[in-house]
Amino acid sequence: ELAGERVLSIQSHVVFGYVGGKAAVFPLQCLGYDVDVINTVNFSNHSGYGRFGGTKSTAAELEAIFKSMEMNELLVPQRLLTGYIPGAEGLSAVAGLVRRIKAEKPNLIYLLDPVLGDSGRLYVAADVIPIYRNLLPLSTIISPNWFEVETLTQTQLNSIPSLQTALKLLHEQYQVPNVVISSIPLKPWLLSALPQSIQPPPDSDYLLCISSSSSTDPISPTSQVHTQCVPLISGYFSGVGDLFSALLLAHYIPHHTSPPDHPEETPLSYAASYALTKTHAVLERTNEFACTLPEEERQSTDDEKDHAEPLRQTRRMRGRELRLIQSQ
Ligand code: PXL
Repeated sequence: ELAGERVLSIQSHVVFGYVGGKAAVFPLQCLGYDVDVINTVNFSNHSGYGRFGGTKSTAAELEAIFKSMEMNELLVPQRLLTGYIPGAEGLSAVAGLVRRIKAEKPNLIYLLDPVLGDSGRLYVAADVIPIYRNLLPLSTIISPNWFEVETLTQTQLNSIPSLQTALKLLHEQYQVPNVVISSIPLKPWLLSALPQSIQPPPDSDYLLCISSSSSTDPISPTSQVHTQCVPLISGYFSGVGDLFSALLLAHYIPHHTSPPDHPEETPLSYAASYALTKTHAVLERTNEFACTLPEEERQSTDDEKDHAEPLRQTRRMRGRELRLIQSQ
């Protein structure tokens, strides 16, 4: 057990399957956290199925929950986790709440997953982007994907200097102490920049995870960057980022001291390593399970997601839900 602390989790809810809160809450509870849950949407299933039903929580509905919690003195988390929040009004309401909690509790550990989109495609309204930029200075850790770093920093990531520029912007301009970018495809320019000791085997598919922590020294701000490679498991999975962010928050121990045999370890690199290893283990189990399914319930490529007829697509998605419970 890690901690007897309380986490407030604000993200999506689906009835069936494991994305958003359904991917985050159970692992946090397994690690000993009390979890308070606010749902930003209430859907039947994740959007990758093609068809889904339900509602998004309005800003007024979120505010009503926040207000009653505050009046009842129930808003007492040590940690905060925010994920998918689809609209600008809802995100503004959450931003207001974060400001109030931070004002009461400056030591709040806040993991902000700035969910904007992936692979060049936005899946939230564009007007949430500036709201996220304003929220960044309140975070302890952010867990953007590659596309979200590019969008937030307005920097195209295509070289080591551009990556350094983006990280510097996040640490200095946006005052984010800790940045973790996971699931980075190992493009040739990135691969050639990796030290020999962590080069993955040639001709294999790996993803890279970059963790960057900035020091709080106002005179000479520095950052410490760690990278870790993980074997790619190909195919379409949902909720992986949500699980990763929950584990990252769970394993982050602010005053963690590095062991003598790993003096370079930081609280962030320690947490990222646990989160990466556990997320990979869940994905391996999920992939093994998907491979045992009959052909019509299996899905091999992203391409099929777009072309399969609806019911077949649904069955294939169902077989690729994270095997979270089985991975306990
Ligand atoms: O982060 C995954 C996710 C979360 N919430 C909802 C989703 C998805 C992915 O499709 O549809 C509602």
